Amino acid sequence: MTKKWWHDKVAYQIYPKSFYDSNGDGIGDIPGIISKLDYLQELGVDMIWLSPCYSSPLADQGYDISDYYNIDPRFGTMEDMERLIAEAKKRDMYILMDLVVNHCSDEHEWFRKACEDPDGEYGDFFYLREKDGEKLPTNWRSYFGGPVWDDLPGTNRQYLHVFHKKQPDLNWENPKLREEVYKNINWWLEKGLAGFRIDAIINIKKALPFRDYAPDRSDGLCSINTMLKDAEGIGTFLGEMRDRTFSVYDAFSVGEVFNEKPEVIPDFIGDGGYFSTMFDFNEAIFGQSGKGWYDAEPITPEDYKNCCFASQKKVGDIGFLSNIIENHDEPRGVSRYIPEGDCCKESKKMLAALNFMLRGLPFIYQGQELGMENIPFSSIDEVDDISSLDEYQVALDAGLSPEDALKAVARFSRDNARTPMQWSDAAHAGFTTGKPWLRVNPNYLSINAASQLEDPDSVFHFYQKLIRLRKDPVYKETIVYGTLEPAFREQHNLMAYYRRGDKTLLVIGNYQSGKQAVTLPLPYTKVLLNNYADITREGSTILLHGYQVLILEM
Ligand code: TEU
Ligand code: CA
Repeated sequence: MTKKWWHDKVAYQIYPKSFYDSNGDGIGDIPGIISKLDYLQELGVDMIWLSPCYSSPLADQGYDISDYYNIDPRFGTMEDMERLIAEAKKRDMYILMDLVVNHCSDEHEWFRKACEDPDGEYGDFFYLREKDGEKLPTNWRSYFGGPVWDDLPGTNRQYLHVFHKKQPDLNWENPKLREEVYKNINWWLEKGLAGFRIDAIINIKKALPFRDYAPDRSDGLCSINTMLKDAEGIGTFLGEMRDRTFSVYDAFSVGEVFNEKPEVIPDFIGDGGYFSTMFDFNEAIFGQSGKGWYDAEPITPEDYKNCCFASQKKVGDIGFLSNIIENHDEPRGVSRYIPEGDCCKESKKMLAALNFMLRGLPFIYQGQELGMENIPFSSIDEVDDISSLDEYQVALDAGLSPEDALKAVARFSRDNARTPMQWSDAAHAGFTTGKPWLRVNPNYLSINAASQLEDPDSVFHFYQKLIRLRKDPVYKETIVYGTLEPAFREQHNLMAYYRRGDKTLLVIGNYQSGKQAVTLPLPYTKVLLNNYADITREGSTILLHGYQVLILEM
């Protein structure tokens, strides 16, 4: 594997709308991000991925772009964006933007022109089909519920949208569309961006010609994944995009890739692959059900460990995975991966260390470094996210009571991650002086950045230590490039692994509230990190406290 400039970095995801509001309108913005760069530098991160802040009607919170060359006024101006890139550079930090090119917004100029003249140039930027009475062109269900087809306003056509109806899919089969995409990517890279996170990219290749598949729910529709499984040849598009854009600039790219077959991993993230890296979603998708969120199976500590190790094995040294505990589409990791009732400072730190020390590029999602948790929902009216609202309906349709449907949705709602960042114990968690666009988690009085910065034993400082360890010249080579080998696999509720490079490290986490003994095959020479003040030892046996995590040099 060829070494790359970004391998030893630590990345941080910002959801701009909820990060920091600089002007009191209740919406986070780019000047707000700039004012927090010193905070991020203190944490130790180098790469910052911004969820979309382009012009957008915000039907899907910016993942519906109406102008790829502009910043939405709610987030700031292009000058603010340029200033952010420059200010980051001063601190040796890199800015990544979100590349959302499976679809645009129905308010994009291209879509407007397609409506005006569906037979003209821009009609071919989308997937349009003649209307045939009540019959839809295909029976595919969109990710956010309902059919993927809607009427193209003012015409006798329908257009395809695999996400929301305000997110029409772009037709990648059309070379003119692809040229427009590459032009835009290069325009941003010229501005000094380090690269992109690439949204929903696996959707750009459709199975042609379109056809129906067996329905999988009582709505008579089938999951969009059924069609995607049937689509071949995405590599041609991805390879072309890489050659025309990222390769030219040695830019970083991380793909949002789901359900890839193991045999394509070298093409995706091997040397010269389509992307620099891709996210590992193995833990996040565990227990998912085709029926909907209400039917999902909870994840246990054993499942978590097996998911992580399976991904590590699958990728091996072919390339680099990007490891996450959460993102803006997922519930808070500490609420999800720590058994109910056990969410505390120690267990949060354990989860942090176990994930952070995996081989790959660690991504931290805003607030994760504080141990931010899911928000309690008392009514569906408190939910903003379109995906959660759909899943609520799916649960009701399946016969769940409104209370149970709300519970199911609350567990997975994307809003859990989107509540405002908790900066302090001031009003609205110090996120805004106005009225926040989304409810602040009431636990901000006890979980906030200001108090954690003052407390050397905080979750924040634990993340800071993990980051420093990754950058420590003595251990860097091993942590970044060393192999990963699972240890004590048969021991229940224990997740442990060796990282072997020029050093040998053992990461060991007691994934339960009760104590647990582990007998080491050989003595350790040094404790690099411990989330407790002490280690209880008897000869070569360590008696781990509940949720104790250790990083040992062997
Ligand atoms: O998500 C892609 C994706 O696959 C989603 O279906 C995801 O599983 C879902 O949001 C879970 O509820 C990306 C973005 O990360 C997401 O925020 C956008 O809504 C989506 O693309 C459309 O752009
Ligand atoms: Ca603002």
